[in-house]
Amino acid sequence: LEPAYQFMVRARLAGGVLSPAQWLSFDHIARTWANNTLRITTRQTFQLHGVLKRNLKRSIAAMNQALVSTIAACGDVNRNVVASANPVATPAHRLAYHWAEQLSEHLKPKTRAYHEIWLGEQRVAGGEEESEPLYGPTYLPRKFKIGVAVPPTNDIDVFAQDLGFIAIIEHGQLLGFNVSVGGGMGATQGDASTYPRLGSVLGFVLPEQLLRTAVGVIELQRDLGDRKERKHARLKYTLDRIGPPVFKAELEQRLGFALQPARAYRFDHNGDRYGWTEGDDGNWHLTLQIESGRLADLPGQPHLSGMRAIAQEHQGDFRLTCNQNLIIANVPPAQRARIDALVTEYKLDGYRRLSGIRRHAVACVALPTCGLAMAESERYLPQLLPKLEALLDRHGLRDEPILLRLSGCPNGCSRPYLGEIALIGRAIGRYDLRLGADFAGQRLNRTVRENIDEAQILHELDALFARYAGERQAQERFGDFLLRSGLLPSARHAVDVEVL
Ligand code: SRM
Ligand code: SF4
Repeated sequence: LEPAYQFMVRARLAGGVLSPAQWLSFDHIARTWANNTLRITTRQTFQLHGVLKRNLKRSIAAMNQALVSTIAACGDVNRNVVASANPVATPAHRLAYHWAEQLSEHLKPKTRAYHEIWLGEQRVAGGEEESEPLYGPTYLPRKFKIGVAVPPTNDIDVFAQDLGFIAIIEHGQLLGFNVSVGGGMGATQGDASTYPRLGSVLGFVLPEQLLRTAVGVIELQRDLGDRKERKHARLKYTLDRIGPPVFKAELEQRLGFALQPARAYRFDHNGDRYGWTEGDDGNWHLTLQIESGRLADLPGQPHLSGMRAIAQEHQGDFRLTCNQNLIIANVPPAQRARIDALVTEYKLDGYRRLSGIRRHAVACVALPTCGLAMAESERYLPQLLPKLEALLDRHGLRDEPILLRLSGCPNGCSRPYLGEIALIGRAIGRYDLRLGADFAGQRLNRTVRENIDEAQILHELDALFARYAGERQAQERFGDFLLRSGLLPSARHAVDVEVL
């Protein structure tokens, strides 16, 4: 008798967009073959947990029937392409999403093996090498991640991507994209040769040069990336090994054109804007907060059922965000009241009552499903938040927006190195405390205390909140205050975005 092996299944959803019909398929799969939950990830897609081995094939087939794939959601290829989910839909935003979709399709592995294994397609003649023009027979040295951001919102954390495109929009027109390379969060505990890094902005390309640029960067990483030491196989290490100027020259030679100088851009935050916003076409978009992205039916919180009820009536689409939240998008004005009624009925209206820190809290999955977790994260967040809120209350800071990121290990799936406050798991109940990122995903934080427990974490933060409340300048964010006040240790690696 075979043990009841269970799996995690991750979908590929470029830009995090899905239709109500697709939502209902995910909901069905979650309730039929997974653990009755849907998990919105920090890369704008769904994960399903607890899928038994015997149900794996039908879960994946059901997704494909709903025109969603799981291909390249994992592995040493280009992963799910993320795009700004900003609901203030203008023509330029729609174009940015269009390019995210194009990137996703263009860079998808061409292999039919996926279809043969999971969808029962007949095997056809022809080697993988022939059919894989970009990735070749050995694929990439490591995973590869791309994101498209639309300033002033950096909700995708563009500088944490291996390859980030920053849309440059003037007078509503998309002129092109600044190109950032070499972002990445993952580090290995106790190995100083691994580190989080923010992308370096190499220059600017026109929209029609976008796909070629992405292919060029991927080819470069495919050919120059470290294939001996997997810990150093991400693009960020290739970039640091050869240096950004050499990387840029090599890239331009492969592309056959020069990158233009980077254009000016400004990000003002990397969070989501909760509540209703109106798009330029008169439709409305409602952003809901979903704690750690987990949609489940819990006592007094029937969120999974609520979203099913909404998907049964909604005529627009849904957008998942990189902060693990969700947008009920493109709601015609006449439907707003009905959506609001369902949101209230199913207790999805928590976004109306959030403290500043709760609005900006992200936690990775960690225990019990993640095999790499050293400490709790998603399950710890609901315990930690009220304790932090109590401290913030004491210092009159309840509504102050503060970015909190929790990860169960240094791999950094919640992009914790970009948290104004971050906890990174070291062991059960123990975390490294990192502080001092900015509010827009453009400065890394630093380790302030290592391997401390909750009492020590709260003690440290209490003292810093007191100083922040008493000494901050007008509009000064917590991370910026810590930096200005000299309360942070010096950084071991560069912490700011570099523009060439
Ligand atoms: Fe991640 C591995 C969950 C976004 C860096 N990540 C894992 C695995 C698959 C554990 C494993 O390999 O056995 C986790 C599955 C846990 C579970 O039980 O579901 C996992 N990562 C996640 C998700 C679900 C976190 C979340 O709470 O939302 C995110 C799924 C993204 C997606 O939809 O594709 C997720 N992971 C990220 C991000 C954030 C991002 O991409 O913007 C990062 C940091 C960015 C980066 O890649 O540098 C990230 N995950 C890692 C790493 C470290 C990679 C590195 O280069 O060091 C690992 C470990 C590995 O690859 O060996 C990892
Ligand atoms: Fe697992 Fe670590 Fe990623 Fe959290 S950060 S999901 S613990 S690999």
